[in-house]
Amino acid sequence: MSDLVLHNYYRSSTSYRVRIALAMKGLEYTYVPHHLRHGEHLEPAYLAVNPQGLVPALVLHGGRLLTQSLAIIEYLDEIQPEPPLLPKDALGRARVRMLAQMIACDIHPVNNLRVLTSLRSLFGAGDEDVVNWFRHWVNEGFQPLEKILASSPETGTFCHGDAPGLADICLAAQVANNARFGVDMAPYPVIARINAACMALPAFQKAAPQNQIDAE
Ligand SMILES: N[C@@H](CCC(=O)N[C@@H](CS)C(=O)NCC(=O)O)C(=O)O
Repeated sequence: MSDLVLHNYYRSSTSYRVRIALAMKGLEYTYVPHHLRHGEHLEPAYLAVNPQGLVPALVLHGGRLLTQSLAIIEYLDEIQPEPPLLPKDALGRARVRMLAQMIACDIHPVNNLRVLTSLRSLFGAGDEDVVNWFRHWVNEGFQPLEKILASSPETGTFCHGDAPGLADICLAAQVANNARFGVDMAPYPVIARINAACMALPAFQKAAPQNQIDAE
């Protein structure tokens, strides 16, 4: 058994982010699945691990807990610096965090499962409403993201230069989620190009939802 234990779910994009980082760093871990659709993340046994009742959660050597995918990824980057997931310069690091947070803070939270479930239970939303909601908030976030990536000299093969990092991890995980909701990627050629570059890499493939032990 590995020293690192990752509580996650194959289809969770925030879990996917952490799996990509672990794979890029070559870190082994024990995979503990929690089926979100079955509510396993809200059972007492898991709430005892992570009181927030969200995945991912990473339990470290000695039982210390880390939640929040971006905090986990930055921790992994510090304990295992190669390959780096953030640029060496302060402005570069700020730009990569900016791009990552455009997805992680401004798109993902409003499209989380518990939000979509609340749309149904509180407002009577149906399947079509939920899909439209999801697409709306992705488009709200992807339009400016596409503009920034397309117009910035720092954009390369990946979001920042020619090596993948934190922003690419968030981008690829979000694009994978989008596919489930039929988001049209035609308006986002730069995002689609970067995603294709990410998905050509073994770490992104290894971490992909369909390659996890709990994939359905
Ligand atoms: N900000 C957190 C978000 C974690 C999160 O919301 N995870 C989702 C899966 S992608 C979840 O557990 N959702 C359960 C729910 O909505 O009930 C992070 O980046 O780790």
